Amino acid sequence: MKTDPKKSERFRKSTTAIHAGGLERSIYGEMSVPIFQSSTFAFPSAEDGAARFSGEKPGYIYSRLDNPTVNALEENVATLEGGFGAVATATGMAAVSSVYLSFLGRGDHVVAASCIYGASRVILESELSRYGVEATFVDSSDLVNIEKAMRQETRMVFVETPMNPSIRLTDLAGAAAIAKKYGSDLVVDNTFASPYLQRPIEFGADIVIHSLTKFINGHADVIGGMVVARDQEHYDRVKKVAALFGNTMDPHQAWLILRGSRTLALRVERGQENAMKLARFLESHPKVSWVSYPGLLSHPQHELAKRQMDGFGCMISFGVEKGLEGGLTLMNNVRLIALAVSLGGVESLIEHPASMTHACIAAEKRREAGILDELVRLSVGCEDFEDLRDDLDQALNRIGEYKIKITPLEAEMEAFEEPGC
Ligand code: LCS
Repeated sequence: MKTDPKKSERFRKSTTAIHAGGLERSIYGEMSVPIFQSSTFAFPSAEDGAARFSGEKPGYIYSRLDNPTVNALEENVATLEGGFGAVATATGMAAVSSVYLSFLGRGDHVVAASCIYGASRVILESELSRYGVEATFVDSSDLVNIEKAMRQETRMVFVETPMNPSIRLTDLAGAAAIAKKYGSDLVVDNTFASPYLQRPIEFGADIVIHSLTKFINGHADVIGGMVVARDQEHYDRVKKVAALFGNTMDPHQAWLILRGSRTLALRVERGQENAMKLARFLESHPKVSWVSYPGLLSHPQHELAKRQMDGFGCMISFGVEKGLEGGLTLMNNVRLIALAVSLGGVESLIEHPASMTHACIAAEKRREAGILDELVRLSVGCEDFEDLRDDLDQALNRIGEYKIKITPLEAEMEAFEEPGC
């Protein structure tokens, strides 16, 4: 769905999250967007049907192509991101793969950040490589690395910021300038920040991706994705490819996510307030060896965070005493915080990327990307700070109390034929 310029741009971001992406109210005056649970839409006449197919007349055809409830969610997210339009997808990975499939072909080269969600990297490494697409992975926290990897045939620069799971940042304006200089697109996975804290299109990105499963939905109950395009050309391409390949979203899923998006501002404000306090608490805890959180003065890109983000976000990664063994003790002893992958919900979650979300990346490449075996990732939710602090404190204090047998992660992973991400 393309954004409606009459409805967008007039409001600030909390108001936008609550109001953007409505439909005309019916005679009943409903406040919530109805769920148009219909796979197909009747045409008033054969001529009208043909005119809809040819694009001469607006109107719905079939829900894989367009659906009013899905369009409402697309307009909501596109307006929040300041994009021309957006395409909703069944999952975050359907958004990532729709973007790859839309813009990459045989002979093309991608410069991708080495520290991205495991599956986004593995598609480039072992799937698209089968179709003649080549990728170079670089530490995108330093723009020099991006520039060095650029080639004549580089078609796309693909980054995350903050990165999953190192919580390092990519300089958006700098990356956009490099991409532009080489005639390539800048694609930014903005899942970790959410449009409430960061809008990459303002800094020159061509495409923004979201796993809506995370902050935009915010309640750990729906999977979904979104591609937001800077302009008509990029939008048309993704729209066509996502519909052709069948990556699009179901109306019931869209309705739930739109309900989540209405409270984005409240949830992110509360989560990042907790995260800032927890990051400071962790930094001063004797069992914690390092903390990566953009709000801390110790974060090497704290100044960049202030320039390109409206807040420091809800994601923290850290290492503890006794490395991996200490991390396992911590994760096995939290009581309130759930040991689970995913992020961005009202409830706090803790996980171990090297053996879980990023296990599908080879151990050596993982370490090169800063995804250390000892790294523990925390998604901070909206609970009372004191309860989160006390839970982490009691679990951290158990480190060293008993021994855990550690299987080397490489050996463990070889046991799986297809480690998941
Ligand atoms: N992009 C990022 C930055 C992600 O973190 C994820 C999932 C995806 C895309 C894919 O989205 P999905 O298809 O799952 O909606 N990240 C996960 C994580 O870190 N833990 O579990 C899933």
